Amino acid sequence: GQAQIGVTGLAVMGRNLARNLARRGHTVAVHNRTATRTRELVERFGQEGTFVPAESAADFVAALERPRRIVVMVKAGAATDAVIDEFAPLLEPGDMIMDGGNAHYADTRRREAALRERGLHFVGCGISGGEEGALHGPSIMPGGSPESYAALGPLLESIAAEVDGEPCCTHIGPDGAGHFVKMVHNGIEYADMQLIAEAYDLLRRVAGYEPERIAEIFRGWNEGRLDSYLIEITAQVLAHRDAETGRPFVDVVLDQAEQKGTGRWTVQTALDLGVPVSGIAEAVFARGLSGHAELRAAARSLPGPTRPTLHPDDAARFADQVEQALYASKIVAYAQGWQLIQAGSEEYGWNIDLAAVAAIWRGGCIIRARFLNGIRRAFGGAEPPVTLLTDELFAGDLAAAQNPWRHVVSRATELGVPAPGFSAALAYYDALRAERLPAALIQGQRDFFGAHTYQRVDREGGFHTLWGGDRTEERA
Ligand code: 2AM
Repeated sequence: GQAQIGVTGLAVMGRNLARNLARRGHTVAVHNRTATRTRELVERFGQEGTFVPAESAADFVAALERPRRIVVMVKAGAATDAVIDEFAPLLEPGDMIMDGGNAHYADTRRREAALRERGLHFVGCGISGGEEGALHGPSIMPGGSPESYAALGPLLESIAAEVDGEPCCTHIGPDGAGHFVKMVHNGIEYADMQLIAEAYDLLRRVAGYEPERIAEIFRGWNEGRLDSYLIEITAQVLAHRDAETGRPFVDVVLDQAEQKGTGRWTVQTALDLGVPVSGIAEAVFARGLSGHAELRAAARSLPGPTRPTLHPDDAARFADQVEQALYASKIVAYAQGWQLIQAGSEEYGWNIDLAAVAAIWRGGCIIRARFLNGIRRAFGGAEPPVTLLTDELFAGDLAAAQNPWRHVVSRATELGVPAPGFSAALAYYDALRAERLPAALIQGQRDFFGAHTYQRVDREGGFHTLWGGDRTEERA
């Protein structure tokens, strides 16, 4: 075979990835369960590069140079297993199967172990950037063996987004590391979107601005430290008017957010690993709550505060304070996300480079932002901080933002506008910096009802108080 790489699964993501590879000068074998898609790709886009269409799995495998590089772009789940089961028997030791879908990292670990037994490399690869990214340059997060990266990495780097001449692609680590990092990317994306949505809600309901004015404010923010893809598209969505009714688009869309599951996976994983990712969790919960139409209808009659919106003279100042609150909350959400990556890396021995993750998210993906340069700098230094919050520069930003941040959260509370992302982020900040937490009281309660014992601040060992008796303390 003469094709350097093959793509199977030619729905829009797979097709665009194949076209991206071909446009970069690689010879690409293409295959799909239903052959009409394969033919259609070559008919419509064949002039973009060199494609080798294959109707059968055997033809596809035969079209590839060795060691073979097969990219699987099917719906995550059973289809991935079906495709692996179909191709693995046709492959030879040293060949590679890359799964570019949104697989759960636990499935990737299982598949990698099974294929390794057969001498095959399995590369679980996170790809972010949607259809446009797949075609023009996504952010690529491959896991798997170093040998597989040596063979696949240059091809992937050639099609990835580029920032300052660097490709947004790096070897994340063994087995499930790539899909794990992609999962956390999506969790952070949920948090970032929720925070931006809260900022909008506050500007609208507390400051009294109309969507078009808020779009302008966001465009202004996008010139500064919040410069990011998500802020940019938010401004565009807010400025858009519905053609049919002439109303702001945001007012004609049903306010029930949907989700495909990667945010939920992030929170489930964080719970398992014991990492508090409250910002991401609140974002997942907020989407879930929005979809509970019956529950919301039942509760609509509950009273709220009777305070009015801000005086127009105070609105501009409030908008600046919201920018500060948004930035501070964003630092917290990202700090929590990185904490989870670090915990996963330790749990599974992945040795993930925390700075490199920030670097490859600067382009191609949904959370691409200027901000990520700072995270890369923070984790790339000689002594990386325990948390992003204590990095010297971010700590300075938080210190400068904390008063406006508190003001915005209090205003939201007073006026009855929910801001779970802003509040959870602030609570995390305050909890981490607290000298004493009421966890001491919780230990007392646990010891009272369940003799769960506690430790003391002044002596080593475990202790139990005889709560039902004379309340003397004994060593546990
Ligand atoms: P199809 O065109 O034959 O339906 C997205 O659904 C992509 O995944 C499509 O290319 C689809 O192929 C492919 N796909 C879904 N389930 C599959 C399976 N069980 N085996 C092979 N390809 C599958």
